[in-house]
Amino acid sequence: MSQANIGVVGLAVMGSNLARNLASRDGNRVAVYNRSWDKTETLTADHPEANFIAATTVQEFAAALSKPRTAIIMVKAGAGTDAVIDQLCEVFEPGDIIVDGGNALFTDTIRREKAVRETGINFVGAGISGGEEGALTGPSIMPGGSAEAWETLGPILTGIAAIAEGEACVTHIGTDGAGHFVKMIHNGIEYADMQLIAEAYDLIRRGTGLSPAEIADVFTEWNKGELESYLIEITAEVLRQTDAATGKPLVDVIVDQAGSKGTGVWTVQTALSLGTPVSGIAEAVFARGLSSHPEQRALAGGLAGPSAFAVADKDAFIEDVRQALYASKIVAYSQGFDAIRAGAAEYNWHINLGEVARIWRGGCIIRAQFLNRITEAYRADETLALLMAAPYFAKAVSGAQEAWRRVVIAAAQAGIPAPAFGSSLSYYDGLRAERLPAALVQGQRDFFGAHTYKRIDKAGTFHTLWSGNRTEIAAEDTH
Ligand code: NBP
Repeated sequence: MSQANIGVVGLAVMGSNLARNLASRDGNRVAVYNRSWDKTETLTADHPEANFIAATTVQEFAAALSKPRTAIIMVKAGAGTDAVIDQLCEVFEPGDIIVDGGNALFTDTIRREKAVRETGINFVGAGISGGEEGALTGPSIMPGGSAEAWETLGPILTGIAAIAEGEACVTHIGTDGAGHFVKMIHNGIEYADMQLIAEAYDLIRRGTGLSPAEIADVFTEWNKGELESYLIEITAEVLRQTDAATGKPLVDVIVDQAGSKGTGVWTVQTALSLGTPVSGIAEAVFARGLSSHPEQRALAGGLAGPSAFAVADKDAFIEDVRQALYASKIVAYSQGFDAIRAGAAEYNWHINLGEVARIWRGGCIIRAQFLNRITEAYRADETLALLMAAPYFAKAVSGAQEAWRRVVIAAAQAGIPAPAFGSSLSYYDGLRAERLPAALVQGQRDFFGAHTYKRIDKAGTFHTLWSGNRTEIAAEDTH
């Protein structure tokens, strides 16, 4: 093959690894281009086996590609992405395909797709999860864009995606920004999952006095059951690690201020604007924020707290924490899928939620055994409005609720922060409540702002004349 059937622009760690992954698959010849030549030179020199076609200019890159030209952009999300799209649009032709595999905000992808479509070129925003290792060996891929583009791209992406239980972890998510939207929610769920695991570790450590290495054994054990997942597996690895310089557990010498790159914030901002409560994800984002304010933490250090905490039955407490973690995790995924449903309704995407769970089973950071149960739940009922209410999950959270409450009570009594555990339990109780104090909130809103309310016993909208004789009138009369 003298010409390349696929190209990669942007050869930092993700682009290089993706290009090598593509080149390793039968039938692919890969053209590569990077703004600065040094990265292209290093990649081609280090990997002669990949037989790359290295382009020094974007014109050479376009000339190296067979039609329809297909290029995956892997550059720093933002202005760099726009710059590369502009360059490719100048040298590509109608019917060609530009894929943005970076972590773009989905609204940027919607904007870009609209602008590129005007030229007759296809634009596909594709979420790619799995970090540098996944890019090389098989990521989970969430492509948006047109059905026409998917016809060409589908086989190529299927070839490089992770394989879970014999199936490639890629599916056409929906049009324009759907792929990046789903990737954003994936990252939001990842934040919640990580925070929940961190809270479980903290509670066990402070409640039982077990060492990090001993808690690693607990996580290894948990990884054999319903919690089996990549994040539980790597948690055990991190906790087992000893710092070579001090001989202490590594986790004890790492500064306890968690960073972030923004996709968690995007998830929460988007969910807020969609009116979807993703409280577990939000608490995880807030917890990272709280940890990263050492000046506030120093000032609060003298505030009162309860006396020392020790549980009476360590094994029973650890089992309670396991159940609380599983139930809270179900809440986080339920909220995440709820946000995808709300996004699909808002942006007119037809997203198959069961397929989303299916392609997250391999390659990505939140890969987990129980994603199979999510796929089953949506296959049984495509219109399911609440994942947590599907029979399998309803049984799981109901079965865990007593342990979950004991853990949240223990955390509060011991003065151990467990915001994601606590808010997940409140979400569960909020949804299952027969009556909510939202009725009182409606009364308050009507009092100060004449915002009106509905009654449980008759149709219509009403207002009480709070500053008058306090009789109730039909709301239309207030205007
Ligand atoms: P970076 O995000 O560090 O970006 C570096 C690349 O962007 C280099 O190739 C650089 O070219 C290029 N670039 C920049 Br910066 N500005 C440019 C411009 N104006 N025009 C052309 N090229 C430009 O690379 P990365 O960590 O490999 O990530 C690539 C994408 O993949 C990002 O969107 C990232 O969010 C996403 N992603 C990363 C991960 C991960 O685990 N790292 C996972 C999933 C997705 P140069 O060499 O000339 O400076």
